[in-house]
Amino acid sequence: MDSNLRINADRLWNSIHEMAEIGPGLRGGNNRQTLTDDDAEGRRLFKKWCDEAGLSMGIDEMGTMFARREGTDPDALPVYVGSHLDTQPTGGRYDGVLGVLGALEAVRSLNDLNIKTKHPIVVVNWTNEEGARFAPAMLASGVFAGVHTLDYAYGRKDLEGKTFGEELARIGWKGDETVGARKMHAYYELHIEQGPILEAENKEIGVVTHCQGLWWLEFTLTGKEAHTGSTPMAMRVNAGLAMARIFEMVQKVAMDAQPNAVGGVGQVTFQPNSRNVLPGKVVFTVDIRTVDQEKLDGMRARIEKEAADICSEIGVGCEVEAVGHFDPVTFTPELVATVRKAAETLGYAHMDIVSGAGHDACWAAKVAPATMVMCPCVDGLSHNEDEDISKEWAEAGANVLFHAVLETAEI
Ligand code: HGY
Ligand code: MN
Ligand code: MN
Ligand code: MN
Repeated sequence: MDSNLRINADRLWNSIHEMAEIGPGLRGGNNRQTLTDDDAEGRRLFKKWCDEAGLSMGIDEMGTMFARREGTDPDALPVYVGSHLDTQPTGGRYDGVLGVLGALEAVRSLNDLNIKTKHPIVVVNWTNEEGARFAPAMLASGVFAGVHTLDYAYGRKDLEGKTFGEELARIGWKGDETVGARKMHAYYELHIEQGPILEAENKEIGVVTHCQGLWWLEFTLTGKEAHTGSTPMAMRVNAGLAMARIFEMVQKVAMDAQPNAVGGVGQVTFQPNSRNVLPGKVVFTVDIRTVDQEKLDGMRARIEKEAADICSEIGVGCEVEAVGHFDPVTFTPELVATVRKAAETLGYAHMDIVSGAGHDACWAAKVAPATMVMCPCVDGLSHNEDEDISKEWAEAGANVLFHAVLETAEI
């Protein structure tokens, strides 16, 4: 591949920051949560850009957007390239967006260079990758890969009790394409690392070989609502205390599983959530991850057992439901080698890396050859409005993605 073939970094950078104006956060990042009006507006902008690039848009029953550039062989399966435009409530400008707009930039550059590929190329915006509003994460790509049913997905509820299906219809992005009907020749995803390794190692490119597996365990603890002032300590059935001890235990399980394992909690709800009422119900989701399959399932088993012990000691009811899961992922070695070769051709410092975060590529890998390209992010920070990358890192990632896609789509 000619190392002079490059994307237009200014156009990519400008598109990223134009998208960031939609669903702005309070501190310069983004709050463009899935199936909100902001998400709908971001979709409209993405579709406008795809129309301008001459792509034909298909939308499936989960609202995932597929923008197709024709190849010279209409019978050849397309190379899919994408990520997600939805963000966390206090998200950054680049998580997901770099991947969707990096894929669009590859197509825009092919148009500029008047290059035709044998395989068609399809740019993808997956619905609800984040799982922040509607658990689990990677919901639409999970339905696409046959891991979840459409009914399951449509029935998922946010904290206000609204369902995914209602909200998708409300914003007007429910497509009629059968989810998962599309067959992929290959799938690539460009994403920021969301961790500190590439920056610390002074590498511009992460050649992603694997992704950590994950369990999201939703605990519902049932205590007894009572007055925080007049209820003697011995009479309390304190679900909040049980929660605190479980959090401490999860931390210990994760530390005992070092190296390369994580565990924590990001979301808790207290009912009735009143300052002077002991909680009758506490609901929270434990997020554990590691690339080692045995360790992952061992951590889950230990957490569920020790949580049950903590709750019975305090006299609190304990129910747990797995609301998210995928096994550790090994990406397709041939595609991983293509990414590594692209980084070498382009002269970027690179290293093999395991993805800490989950991505739509994890489910795409169940149904097609798939892999990822990563670029560093400042201080490894993500899922925080201060998430930041350099334009040079965005350019490096998009150039490597461009070359890998060209190689696989065959020019
Ligand atoms: O949770 C994840 O790893 C992804 O950011 N949704
Ligand atoms: Mn992401
Ligand atoms: Mn994310
Ligand atoms: Mn499993």
